[in-house]
Amino acid sequence: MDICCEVSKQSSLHPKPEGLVLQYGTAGFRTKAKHLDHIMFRMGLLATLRSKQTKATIGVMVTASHNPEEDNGVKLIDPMGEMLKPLWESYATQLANAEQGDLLPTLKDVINKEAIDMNQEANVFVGKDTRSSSAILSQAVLDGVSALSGHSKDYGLVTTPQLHYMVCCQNTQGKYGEATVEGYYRKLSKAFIQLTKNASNRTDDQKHLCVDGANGIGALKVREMESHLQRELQISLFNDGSKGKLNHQCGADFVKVQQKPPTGIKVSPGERCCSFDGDADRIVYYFTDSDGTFHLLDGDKMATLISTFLKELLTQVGLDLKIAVVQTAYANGSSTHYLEDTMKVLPVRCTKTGVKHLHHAAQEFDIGVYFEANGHGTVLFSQAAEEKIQQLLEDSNINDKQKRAALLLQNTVNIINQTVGDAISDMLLIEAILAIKGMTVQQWDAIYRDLPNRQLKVKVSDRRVIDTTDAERRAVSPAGLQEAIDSTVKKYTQARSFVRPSGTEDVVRVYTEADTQENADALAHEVSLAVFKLAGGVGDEPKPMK
Ligand code: NG1
Ligand code: ZN
Repeated sequence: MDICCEVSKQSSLHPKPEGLVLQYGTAGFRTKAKHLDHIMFRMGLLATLRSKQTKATIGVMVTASHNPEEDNGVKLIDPMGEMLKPLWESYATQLANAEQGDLLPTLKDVINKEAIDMNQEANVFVGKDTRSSSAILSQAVLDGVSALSGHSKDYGLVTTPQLHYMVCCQNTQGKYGEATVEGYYRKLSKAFIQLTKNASNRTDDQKHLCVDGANGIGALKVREMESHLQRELQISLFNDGSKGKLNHQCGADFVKVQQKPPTGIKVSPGERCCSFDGDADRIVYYFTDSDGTFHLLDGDKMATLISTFLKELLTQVGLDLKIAVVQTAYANGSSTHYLEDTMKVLPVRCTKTGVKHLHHAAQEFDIGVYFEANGHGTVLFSQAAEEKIQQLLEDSNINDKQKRAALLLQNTVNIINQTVGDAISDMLLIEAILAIKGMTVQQWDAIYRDLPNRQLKVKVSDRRVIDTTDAERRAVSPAGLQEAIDSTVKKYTQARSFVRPSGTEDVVRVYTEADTQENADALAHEVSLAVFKLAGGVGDEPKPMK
């Protein structure tokens, strides 16, 4: 097949601005929407090649998650609904950065290296978030697919995890579920209804939840799903996109980083609330108590609740499955301490930042619960684990208590989106667990107390001068930086700190924990100064926090 003609013709309609260089980072390509048209077209081409090579459906999601409305981005989804394979991330970067005249040779290079049969059929699923730029950008993806004669299915407005789910359903021939948005709602809500049947005497108050939709796609999808939940969950939706701006002073990232409630939400003291991010793959919970103190229940608290619940069920059914929690260095020290010493859900693993690292580590266990502190996470069940649960349900020798626990496990498997962190699925799981355990959000919060912490950013001329080791917890370069951090940390009580270059922003991130907020803030300032001095800070020196 002669691909040259069609690709040349079509790509001239999506020209690359000369000299623009972008990287396929931890979250795909992400930048100002106006710079992305050629990237989208080319990712349509690449997804088509990946589909031909894997002989499976590939997904392309147009979103910039929690970034401001003006930004956009794109992520490719591999056959089982997982993140794109690293080697193909490098092809994505090469293709994105090829100047207009080099596009065909770069494309042919990928075809040759991967020995792709261009006569093989290709299928690409495309989805987009609610940004104003997303419609035109997703059309550019579709143009890329058709330039290589691939088939595409445009799912239109979907959350990122919904598109991951569709890809997995399609490539498992429906075993994972039906590859439609309705199918997704049906599978998750059925599991939710089954789970909450195990909760006795729930009042309307307990069934009520306030959701901050970040003025994004999650809000739309929660609305669509509501009727399936048969009032077992009664949602008051705020920041639904009708007035406010996407992610502006709302959403999971705002709430987590600012450690305060979003604007646009009206709640009474003690009410259970959650916030989604702009593409609904992250969620955090919170409430404000009667004296006005804000309580955040982040990814670590969710991982703790979920793993405790699963471990209890495993004990009840008598299944010997290896369960573990996977975290990153940003996990609050109290959560790690609680899991390792009190709960003894062993082992607790720490990986580098970035979902793919957590996902990968979680796959090593029968049940791997992984969460980033920022609220991105899910649970993975090995095939063996799912089979054992199924066998148990078919076993006529088990008693009623075991049967109940086995059914709970099965419905827990069904409510979870195992392909990727999913705000809607995580929300339903948390709500179900709280209902079954008869637990209030305050009781959940009291499982352990977070150590006060602070996250700051420092601008440096080249953040790559910072090299880290030990799951990013220690800096090996520049010389003297780790020593400076160590000696500063020693001055504080219960203190911990690490620095790492961000994978999504041009900054160095500083993280600290200490016995009090004042100390966490003071330590964060001291460490920021050390980064500024030793790693080539630019602009004004970091100022102490007010
Ligand atoms: P960077 O910018 O590399 O810190 C951020 C988040 C990650 C992950 C990615 C992708 C923090 C500290 N970092 O990465 O956890 O979610 O974005 O969106 O929250
Ligand atoms: Zn997101």
